[in-house]
Amino acid sequence: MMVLHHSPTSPYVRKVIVLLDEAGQSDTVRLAHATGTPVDPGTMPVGANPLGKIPALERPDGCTLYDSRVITRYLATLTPKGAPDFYPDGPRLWEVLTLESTADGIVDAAILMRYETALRPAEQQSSAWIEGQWGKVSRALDALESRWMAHLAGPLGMGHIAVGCALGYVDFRHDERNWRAGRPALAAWYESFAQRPSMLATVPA
Ligand code: 99T
Repeated sequence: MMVLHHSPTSPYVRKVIVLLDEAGQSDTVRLAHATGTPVDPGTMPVGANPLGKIPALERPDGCTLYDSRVITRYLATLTPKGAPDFYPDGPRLWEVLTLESTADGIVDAAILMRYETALRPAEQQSSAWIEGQWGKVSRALDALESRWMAHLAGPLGMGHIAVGCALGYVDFRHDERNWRAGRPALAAWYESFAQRPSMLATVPA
């Protein structure tokens, strides 16, 4: 059986678990809990992923996969007939991949903000750095609101899942930033998307 190194607070891991749930494939992986940070690898699976990050997917019949986009792309090849087409062929694929990258980029910046405040001593923290990262998140959220709502109104794909997990993470770690202000379409889309059983089952805590 495949082993997914995971943590319930990781939005990258959440993408993988939501995809499996949406495909009815949750029982194909066993979860192995891991915690750690760049300053303390803790129980991160450094043997499976030398970068010391999660998710990492150990497979009985092949190399361990990381990062999350490699894992989701791989798992999408194993989904049964009738499951959503997470990475559709044709021109829409490039939209899906760019949307997934945008969502992951939101998470990348949001995590750098989090690490800056949670891991660095107060006197070493840079508010310019934190605000620079928030600038990336904010611009990307604006782009979702102005350019991506038509895509998000279409059939479920990996872009939807990545955006849902990214917004969930911004709520989880940066609630005080009030990302919904000025983004009514994205906020309404998320309110509905967050009610999917796959999302309700994976709320970070
Ligand atoms: O960077 C580290 O040493 C530990 N951090 C992680 O493993 C985070 C967990 S989210 N994962 C990644 O950075 C993976 C990024 C990669 N590009 C991917 O898989 O897509 C923890 C967030 C939190 O707890 O607030």
